[in-house]
Amino acid sequence: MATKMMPLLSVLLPIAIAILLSATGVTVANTASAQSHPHPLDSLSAAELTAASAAVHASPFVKARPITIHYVGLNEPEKADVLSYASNPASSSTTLPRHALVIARAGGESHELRVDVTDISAPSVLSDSVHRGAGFPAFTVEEQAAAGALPPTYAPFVESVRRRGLNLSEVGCGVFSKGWFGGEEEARWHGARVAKMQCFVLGGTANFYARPLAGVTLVVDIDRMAVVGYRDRVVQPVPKAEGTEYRADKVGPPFAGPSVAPGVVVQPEGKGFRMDGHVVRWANWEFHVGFDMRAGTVISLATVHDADSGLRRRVLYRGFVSEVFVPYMDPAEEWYFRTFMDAGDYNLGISAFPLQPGGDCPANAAYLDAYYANQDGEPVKVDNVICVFERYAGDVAWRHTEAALANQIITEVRPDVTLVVRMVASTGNYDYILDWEFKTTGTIKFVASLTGILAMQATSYTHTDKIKEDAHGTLVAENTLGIYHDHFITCHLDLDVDGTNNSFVKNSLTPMRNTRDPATGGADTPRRSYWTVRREVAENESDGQVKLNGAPRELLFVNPSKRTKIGNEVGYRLLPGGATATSLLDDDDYPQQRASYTKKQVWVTPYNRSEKWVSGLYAEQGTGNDNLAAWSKKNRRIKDEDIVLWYTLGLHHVPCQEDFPVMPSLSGAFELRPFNFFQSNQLIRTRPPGH
Ligand SMILES: *[C@@H]1O[C@H](CO)[C@@H](O)[C@H](O)[C@H]1NC(C)=O
Ligand SMILES: *[C@@H]1O[C@H](CO)[C@@H](O)[C@H](O)[C@H]1NC(C)=O
Ligand SMILES: *[C@@H]1O[C@H](CO)[C@@H](O)[C@H](O)[C@H]1NC(C)=O
Ligand SMILES: *[C@@H]1O[C@H](CO)[C@@H](O)[C@H](O)[C@H]1NC(C)=O
Ligand SMILES: [Cu+2]
Repeated sequence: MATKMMPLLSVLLPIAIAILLSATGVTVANTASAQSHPHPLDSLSAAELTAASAAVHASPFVKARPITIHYVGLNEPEKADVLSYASNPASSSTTLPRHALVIARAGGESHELRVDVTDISAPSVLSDSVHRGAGFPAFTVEEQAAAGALPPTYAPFVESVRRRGLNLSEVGCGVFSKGWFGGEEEARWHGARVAKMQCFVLGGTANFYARPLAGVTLVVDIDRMAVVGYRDRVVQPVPKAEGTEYRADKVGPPFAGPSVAPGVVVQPEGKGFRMDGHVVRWANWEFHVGFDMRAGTVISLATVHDADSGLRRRVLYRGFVSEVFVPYMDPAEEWYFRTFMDAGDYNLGISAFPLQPGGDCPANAAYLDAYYANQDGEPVKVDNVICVFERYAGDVAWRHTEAALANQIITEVRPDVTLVVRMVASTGNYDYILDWEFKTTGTIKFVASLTGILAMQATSYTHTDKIKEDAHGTLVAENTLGIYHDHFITCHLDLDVDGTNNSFVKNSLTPMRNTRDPATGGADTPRRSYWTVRREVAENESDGQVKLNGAPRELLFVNPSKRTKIGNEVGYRLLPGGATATSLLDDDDYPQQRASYTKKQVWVTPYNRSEKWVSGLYAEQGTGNDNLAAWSKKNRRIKDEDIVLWYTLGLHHVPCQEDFPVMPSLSGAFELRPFNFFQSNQLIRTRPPGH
C-alpha cells in the first residue's frame, strides 16, 4: 500500500511531523548556480528546477491558473550523444543541452512540456502537449496534505467520528489512489481525478496504520479539492493502541529482546571509492548515480574494467525502479481499490527521506543529497537521500582447499567486498530498501527489502477460532487483520553488454534419454538420462516475454558481434533470486489490466527513449493501454538491437504475527552476472587478506 498519511494539524506525533515537514519542504532560494559542466545525466539542479518551472509559468501554452507541477525530471540527451560524451568526457568541449520534462496540470488538463534549461537565466519551453488519454500524473505532496484537511470540515464525517465516541483531533486521513475499474465506476466520477480517503485513529501510538476507522470511505475530487462521495458502512471496534508502538523510547527500557554485540565497521585505509560529482569509481567499476523524483536512484553508464584487455567495458546504460505495484486481496468496499502503483501514484523518489547514519547505512557510508520540485515548482532538498558504502559481510568471493597434494594442504580464499548504492522509499506504511550492489566479479545485484507496517483491517474478531468466513488476511493482533497482498517491483534495465546492440538468448535445459547408440548422439554406457542446453535467440518482442516458473532456463544477454578469445559470445546472465511471484489475478480484472506485465517476470523490448514507466507515463487511474505489455504487442525486433530488460521481482505476502507491529525486513533480489564476458575469473590476481 502506498499513501502519505496527512494527520490533522492539531496532532503532532513525531511520524506526522516528518511528513508535514516534507509537505512544506525545505525550499531553496534561486541562488545556486548550475555546475559549470554538469555530467549530461546529472539530475536537475535546484536552479534548473526553478528555471524549468518559471518557464512553464511564463509559457503561453499553459494559460489556465493555478498551475500545479507534478513531475520535473531530466529529459536526457539522445543516448548516442551521452555515449560519445562518456567515451571521452575530457575532450567534450561543449556540454550537451540540459532539458527538463515537466508534467503540469492546469485547467483540468495534464500538460507535458519540454523545457531547455541550458541557460538557467533564459529557460525556454521547447514543446507542449496536452495528454488526452487515460490516467493522471502522481498526486503532489501538497495535494495529499490539502485532502487530509478536508474530512474534519465535512459534516457527515464529523458525525461518523462522534458516533464512534471518538474525538476529531485523534483522527487522521490519507489519500488512497482509487485505481481504475472500468465503465460503470468511472462514469460515476465523470472521469475526474478522484481519490479515496481512509482514516485512522491516532491516539496513543505512532503506529498510524494499526487503528483503522473501519467502514468509512471518503471520495475526494483532487482537482476541485472537495469531498464528492461519502460512505459510512459498518462500525467495527477500533483496535487498541497497546502493543502497536515501535519507537525505542516507548517500547523500552528495559529492552528485553535478544542481545547482540554492536557491530563495527573500520576502514583503516579510508574509503575505497571516489565520487567525482555523481560519478562513482570503485575497484573495477565506474557508474553515474542520479535521482529522479518518480524512480528515486538511477544508475547509468555502468562500466567494468577488464584486467586482461586493459579496457573499460560497458554493461548497463541505465537501471532504475520503474514501478512498485501492490494489489490487496480483499474485494470489500473499503479494500477492492487498494491496487497501488507507488511510483506512478505517489512518486518513489519523493517518498525517500534522509537516511539515518549507523542504521540505514553503515559508518563507512558516504551520502548524496537530491532535489525535487514541489507543486509550485520550487526545489525541495532532501539530505542524505542516497548512501554509497563498501560492504564486507564476512562472505567469500572464491576459495579452494586442495588436500590431494602430497604432504601439503593448500587453501586460497578471497573475501567478497562489494559496493552498495542504497535508497529507502517510505511509501506510506511500507518501507522499501532499494540496493544496487556492485561486485568485483562484474556482477550487479539488485535487492529490494520490504519492511515497515502492514495494511491492517479492523475486525470484531479477537481469536481465530471465531473466524468462519474467508477473512482475506491473517489475524495479527486482537481486532486486527493483516490483509493478503502482493508486491511487484519492476526494474528498467537497459543493458549494453560490451556495446549497444545485444541479443536475448534463452538456453533451455532439456532432459535427454541416452539411446546407447553413438549414431544418434548416445553413448554405449548404462547411463539412462542427462540434460543438455537448447539455445534460442529471441527474434522479436513476443519471444522476449518469459514466465520463469516453468522449465529450467538460463537467460542471457549477449553481444553477437563480440566473442572471447576462445569463441564464446560475450554476455551477461540474468540470475533471478527467490522472489519470482507472478500475479494470480484474472486477466480481465481491472488492476490486472493496468499491471498486465506482472504475469511474466521477464520482458525484453527495443530501446525507446519514451518507454520508461512500465505502468505508463500516466499510471494514476490509468487503464494499462500505455504499459509494457501494450508496447510489447508491437512485436518489434529485439535481435542484435539496442534492447531493454524489464524484470519484475514478485512477492506474495500472507502476513503473520511477527509482521506486527512492524515487519522485519524481507528481501528479494536478482543478479546480472558476467557470462563468458571475461576471459577468466577476474579475481585471480586480487590480493588475499593480510598481503
Ligand atoms: C478532544 O481533544 C481535545 C484536544 O486534545 C481536548 O481538548 C478535548 O478535551 C477532547 N475532548 C474529548 C471529549 O475527549
Ligand atoms: C515474431 O514473433 C512471431 C510470434 O512468435 C513469429 O511468428 C514471427 O515469425 C516473428 N517474426 C520474426 C521476424 O521472426
Ligand atoms: C516509442 O515509444 C512511444 C511511446 O510508447 C511510441 O509512441 C513510439 O511509437 C515508440 N517508437 C517506436 C519506434 O516504437
Ligand atoms: C544496431 O543494430 C541496428 C539494426 O540492425 C543498426 O541499425 C545499428 O547501426 C546497430 N548499432 C550499432 C551501434 O552497432
Ligand atoms: Cu507486504
